[in-house]
Amino acid sequence: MHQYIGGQRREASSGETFDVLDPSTNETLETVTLAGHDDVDAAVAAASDAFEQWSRATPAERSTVLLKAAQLLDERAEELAQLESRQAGKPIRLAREFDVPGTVDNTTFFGAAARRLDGMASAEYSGDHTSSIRREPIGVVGSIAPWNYPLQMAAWKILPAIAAGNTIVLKPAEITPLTSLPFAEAFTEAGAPPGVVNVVTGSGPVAGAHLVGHPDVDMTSFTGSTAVGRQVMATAAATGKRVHLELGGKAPFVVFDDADLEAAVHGAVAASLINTGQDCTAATRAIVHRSLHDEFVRGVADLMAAVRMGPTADEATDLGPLSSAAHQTKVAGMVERARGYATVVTGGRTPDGDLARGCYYEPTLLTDVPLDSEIWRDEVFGPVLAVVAFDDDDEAIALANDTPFGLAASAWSRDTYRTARATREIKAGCVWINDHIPIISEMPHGGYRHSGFGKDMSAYSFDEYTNVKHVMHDVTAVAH
Ligand code: TXE
Repeated sequence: MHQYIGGQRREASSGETFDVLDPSTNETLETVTLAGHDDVDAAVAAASDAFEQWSRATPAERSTVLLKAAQLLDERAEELAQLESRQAGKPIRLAREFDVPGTVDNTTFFGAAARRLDGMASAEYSGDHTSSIRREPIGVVGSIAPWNYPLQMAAWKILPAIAAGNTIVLKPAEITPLTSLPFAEAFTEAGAPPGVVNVVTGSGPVAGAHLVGHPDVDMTSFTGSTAVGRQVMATAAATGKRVHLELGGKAPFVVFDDADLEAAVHGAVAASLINTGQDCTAATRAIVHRSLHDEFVRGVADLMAAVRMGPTADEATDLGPLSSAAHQTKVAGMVERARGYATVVTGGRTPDGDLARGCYYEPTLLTDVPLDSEIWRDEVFGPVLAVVAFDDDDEAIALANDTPFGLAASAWSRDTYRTARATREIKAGCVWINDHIPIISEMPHGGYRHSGFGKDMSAYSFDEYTNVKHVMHDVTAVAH
């Protein structure tokens, strides 16, 4: 499969390729073009050329393209779901019911939002002047996406950028480039000029780093690890461009003593195992009132043991493999080290039998976890939940905030004063009450502190992808 530059599928200028594996078997799924610096240069040139025309298109014209693309994607939903399921190791049901419809919905949302790029209509502050605000596209956006939700991440990066009149070069993660290519093509097919959306399929350190440092790229949007996010920010600073970062998370899941325990148990299992735990908002730190701790642990362990881990193509599968062998090694290593200081209540192994060929890892629950331990503090990004008990509300909030991350959190309680306090005091970009995980196109997604800054999705994302220009007219000028 070739990269997509200037409206065409193109080989790498070097002719090099790499293999994309199916993580449920570790067999080759597809051979893909390996982009180098020349390819990134060509994609940036195509995006620069397309900017003039696309930035001058009316909001209605851009909206028409996005809405048509949404229709094309919807017609190809099954094909996209199959490809996404295989490259990312997602149970087919998840790809069909979440990833693909979420992407189509996001495309439809930004199709509509493209017509609502509001600024301030007009205002008079000085007495002699009328002011107005223009929202202008920034230029060429260079975006880097991760491998956990390849299609949705391509959507989150591409849609607000082009809805606001920018053009884009996307570099998907090297292990999951397959769905971003047909996604990008849908916009050209729907009427966008060639070069508005480009996809270079290459490695992070070569194609990704070159894209971020490129002098003709005006903005970088990155979703990935905190470590690489810092490098991206340094490069963006050195080249004077705007940057938007969505990094890791370590979401707390706080269960107060008046919570609906059954709902909290189900919520904790669903929210810690979503996408095999490879979700930056996944529940990872359960902070549970001591009076409920043992029952909570028993309930979660029972439900985790009943989860159906299996082949991704099987409709009955709840839990697929991790995204790569390297990632499986990382997750297994963190749990192995935790055995030395915590209790593994259930899971903690790679399965035997047929599944041993793939990158599977059992749903894992840990208790007796020290607060300064690696498993409590660092992002695991696997199907692993750790539990800690608390005695009073102050302690619960302090534990929730005792992390450098701040992407998402949830609080479980029937008491509205308690939930209001949690909403106000937990430092995270999203706080769910009596739920954990749902996202919607209309609402922003983005973190505090080491989880990054700036928003994906919703009309708030236009703040990242536009410049605000103040226009001031001297209304007395005619009289001078
Ligand atoms: O991420 P990387 P990795 C976390 C999660 C995971 C860990 C490591 O904890 O275990 O990060 O994952 C591109 N210049 N998250 O190593 O390397 C890379 O090609 C420019 C959380 O895979 O950050 C890919 O496209 N780009 C996260 C993207 O960065 C570079 C989702 C992410 O890869 C680059 C993913 C460079 N020098 C991992 N080096 C989330 N927030 O959801 C790599 N890349």
